[in-house]
Amino acid sequence: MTSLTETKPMSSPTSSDALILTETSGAVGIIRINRPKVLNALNPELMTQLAVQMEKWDADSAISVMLLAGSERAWAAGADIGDMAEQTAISMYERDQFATWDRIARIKKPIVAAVSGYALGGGCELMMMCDIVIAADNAQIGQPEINIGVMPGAGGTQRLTRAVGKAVAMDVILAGRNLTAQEALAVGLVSRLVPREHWFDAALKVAQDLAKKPSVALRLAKEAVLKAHELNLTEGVLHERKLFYMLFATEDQKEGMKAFAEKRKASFKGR
Ligand code: CO8
Repeated sequence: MTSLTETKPMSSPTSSDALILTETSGAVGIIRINRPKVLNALNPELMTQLAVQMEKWDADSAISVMLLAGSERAWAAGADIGDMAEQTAISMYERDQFATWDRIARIKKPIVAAVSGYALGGGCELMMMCDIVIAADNAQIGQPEINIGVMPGAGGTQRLTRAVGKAVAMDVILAGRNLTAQEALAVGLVSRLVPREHWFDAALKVAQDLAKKPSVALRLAKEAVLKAHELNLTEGVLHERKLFYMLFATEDQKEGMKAFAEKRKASFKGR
């Protein structure tokens, strides 16, 4: 595996009570979900901390890419069932947890997901809010909410169907059938498969490689791809065109094309 630049912990990786652990590696902001006793089940506090940290890095010019990781055993086995078990329709409505999830969906910088083990329910939905998913070959990905009397609620019926089509989405959501990592790759739900032992370092390498690219172009390209889920083809192409024109206002466009002509490696400044 390629050597990785040194990481700088921001929260102590040994602190067992922190819900998320953060560190940086160059221009990559790394977040690890840290509730190992419950397979990284996502409770409201954790999701709030995640949104706050991501928004902080989204506004920080020193960070151009984020890497979101679980553990080797579990990316996240879903929303926290214990937290939801006694809720009522009104209490769920009033606490409006999804507002926090929507904040994560609005992050502009690319998010790489390092997924190993279980990515279930809300875990699968969180994974689908990331941009490039590096899945270990042991990953199990699904929406098993049907088995506990509910259904996906954080965008699963919509994002999964858009990603894999109706036939597979119905099988995963109605039958509660988990996909293997190989199946998830075949249907386009994850970007790349890696051996289990490289679940984290392979994803970090992808994030570090992205961080070397022109960061304004990265953000606008992410925006354009996400619009493909929302706009029709004519509107989507027009939107893409405007973003494409905008990139000609960046120094990185001048540098990238000049470097190509001069047969040298471009040195991007992120502006
Ligand atoms: N919530 C809370 N605790 C969990 C969760 C979860 N989603 N998943 C696992 N745990 C806990 C277990 O209860 C267990 O705790 P304990 O040791 O105290 O008994 C511990 O994690 C280890 O789990 P298991 O012993 O069950 O481990 P196994 O290896 O035997 O099984 C499984 C692993 C198959 C992943 C199993 O734990 C499982 O089926 N988990 C639940 C998966 C699930 O149903 N996920 C969907 C949850 S609902 C959801 O995500 C809705 C999202 C939309 C709304 C979001 C905002 C409100």
